[in-house]
Amino acid sequence: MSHYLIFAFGIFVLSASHATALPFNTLWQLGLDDTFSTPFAQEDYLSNNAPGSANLKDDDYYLAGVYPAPIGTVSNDENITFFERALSSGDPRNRVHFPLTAPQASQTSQLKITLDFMNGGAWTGSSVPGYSTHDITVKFNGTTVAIRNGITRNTTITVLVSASSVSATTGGNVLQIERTAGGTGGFINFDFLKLEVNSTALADVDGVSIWYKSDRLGFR
Ligand SMILES: [Ca+2]
Ligand SMILES: [Ca+2]
Ligand SMILES: [Ca+2]
Repeated sequence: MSHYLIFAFGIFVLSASHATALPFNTLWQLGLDDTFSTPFAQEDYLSNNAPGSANLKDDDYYLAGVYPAPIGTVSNDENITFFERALSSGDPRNRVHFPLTAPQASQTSQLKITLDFMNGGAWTGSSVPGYSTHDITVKFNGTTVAIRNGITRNTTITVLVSASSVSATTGGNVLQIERTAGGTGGFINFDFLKLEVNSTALADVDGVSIWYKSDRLGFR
C-alpha cells in the first residue's frame, strides 16, 4: 500500500470516529416536516419591534429561558399557536428567542439552522396565480447568516455557523427570518424550523479541526 493510500485511509477512520462520537442534537424544533402549517397560526398582519411579547401572538416567539428586561424569566415555551405561520409583504419578520447553555455557546460549538418554506403565493385584493417570488434573509443575534433571493418554489434553507461567529450567549439569543422583498403582496409559509447544536464540533482534538475535515475534505 502506498503512503498516500495509508494516509487517506487514516483520515477516513479518524473522521468516521468523530462523526460517531459527536452528533448534532436538536435543541428545538417548531412545527413538523409534514407540509402543514399547523400548529402555527395565521399571522396578525402587524409588524412589531423586538422584544415583543412572550404571551401574545406577534413577531416574537419565546422558548423557555431567562431574558433581559422587560421579558425576564419565561417558565414555559410560548404557546406554539402564537408563532405566525407565514412571512408576508405586510408582516415580513418572525423572531425565535432561545437560551443556550455555556457549552452550546462556546468556541467549540457549531449550530445548524434549518428553515423549511412552503406554499408561497400572493394576494393583491384577490389571489395572484403562482408561487410569487420571495427574498429571505436570516440573522442570528443580528449577524446575517443567510440570504436567499428569488425563491419561487418550496425551499429548505440550511445554515451551519460557529457559535462564536454569531455572538452566541447563555442569555437570550434571537434568530430572525425576514422576507425582505419579492412579488407584490407575496407570502410564504413555514413547514418547520429547527436548530441543532454540536457543542464540541470545533474542538481541535488532533491538530486538524473537525470543521476543516468536514468542510475541506468532504467527510462528515
Ligand atoms: Ca406579525
Ligand atoms: Ca409572542
Ligand atoms: Ca409543518
